[in-house]
Amino acid sequence: MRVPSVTLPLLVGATALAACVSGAPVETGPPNVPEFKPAFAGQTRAEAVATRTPLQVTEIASGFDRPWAIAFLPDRRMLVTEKPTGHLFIVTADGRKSPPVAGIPPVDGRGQGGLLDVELGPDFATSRRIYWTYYEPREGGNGLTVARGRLIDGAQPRIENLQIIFRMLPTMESTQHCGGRLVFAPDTTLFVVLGERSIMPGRKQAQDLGSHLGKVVRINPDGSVPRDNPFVNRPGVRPEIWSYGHRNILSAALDARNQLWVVEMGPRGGDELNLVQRAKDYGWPTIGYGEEYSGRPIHRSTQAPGMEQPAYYWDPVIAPSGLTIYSGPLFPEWRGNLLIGGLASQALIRLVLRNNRVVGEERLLTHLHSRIREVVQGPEGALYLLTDESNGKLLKITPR
Ligand SMILES: [Ca+2]
Repeated sequence: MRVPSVTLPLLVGATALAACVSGAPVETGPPNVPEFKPAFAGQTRAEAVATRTPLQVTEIASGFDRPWAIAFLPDRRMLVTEKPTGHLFIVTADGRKSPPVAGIPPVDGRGQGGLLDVELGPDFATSRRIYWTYYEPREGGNGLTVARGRLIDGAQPRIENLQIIFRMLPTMESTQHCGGRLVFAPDTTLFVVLGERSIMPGRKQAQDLGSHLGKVVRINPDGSVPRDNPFVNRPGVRPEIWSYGHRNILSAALDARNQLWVVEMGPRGGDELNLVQRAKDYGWPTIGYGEEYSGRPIHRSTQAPGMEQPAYYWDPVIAPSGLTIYSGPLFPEWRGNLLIGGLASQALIRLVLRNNRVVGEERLLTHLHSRIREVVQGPEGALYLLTDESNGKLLKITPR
């Protein structure tokens, strides 16, 4: 394996220089696009760090068909989605599964489609409302849809008062890249992350404010548009849009300061960590650090005026899905760190942040040789993962 060269921008302070050369990065393959250089020191291949706490991996349950998301109920049971089947299960802390929750509308489960994220509503304690995302079969194709309903518990759990609160538009025919993560902010607004379908007509729309594709949108829990959204009352612009120029976001979470972090599945060599801010353009497909899967170029440049730089990028890619920003008591050394599921990279990726920049990277659980789809912090501070397999597992990570 070739040792990656360390690239330094022309103007760099002594501290940044020291941070860049003091330690080797995580061992990965050579870059796919070596001619693209980082915009600042530490934007890629950060210094490798190592968790000191030995990890215990416990299998809580298995037999899920490509599970996608976990949400914890207040009593420590979990909601677990199964992507292609569209099934939602309630799983006890010791791994017993309910029958599939009845009343979930049918999904288009082909390709990357199906039932994706699930979250409890901000008023769950009184309303019992849950929210979920799925590829909705529609006239003329499909699209990501957000639904909510009351979860009625019991031997045969079910959904009542089903409501569709958001439809990604336009409808297109694609089985790929709809994004789909849901994040509630403390003010109860809901961020929904949306991909660009991984087809050329969709790719162009990532820069088109008349389309939801390749956007982060922000809605109220009932699907209405918050009045303080950045693009309300602009002719031809979809008012739900919060940020744009994204490719396919599969990881999203708020940090302790309520900043929204997302990880985007890039093209070959172009996975990105972005700090999402209102009305900002994250550049896709104009700028980026990757290339087509065929090896053809996509971008003439990695930078452009008015377009945001990723906080960090990976070349070769990690193929991200799932993100937790750790805040629990079991792993004090992880507090404030980003823990990202790695699909193709078959790892749990840990990033250490300082002042919104990445200063350390680690690949954990590589011995499992599993595609990690979901990463959630449980109520006691344990980490819960889902593996992306036809016999998908629910794993619990604690100190050994
Ligand atoms: Ca970008």
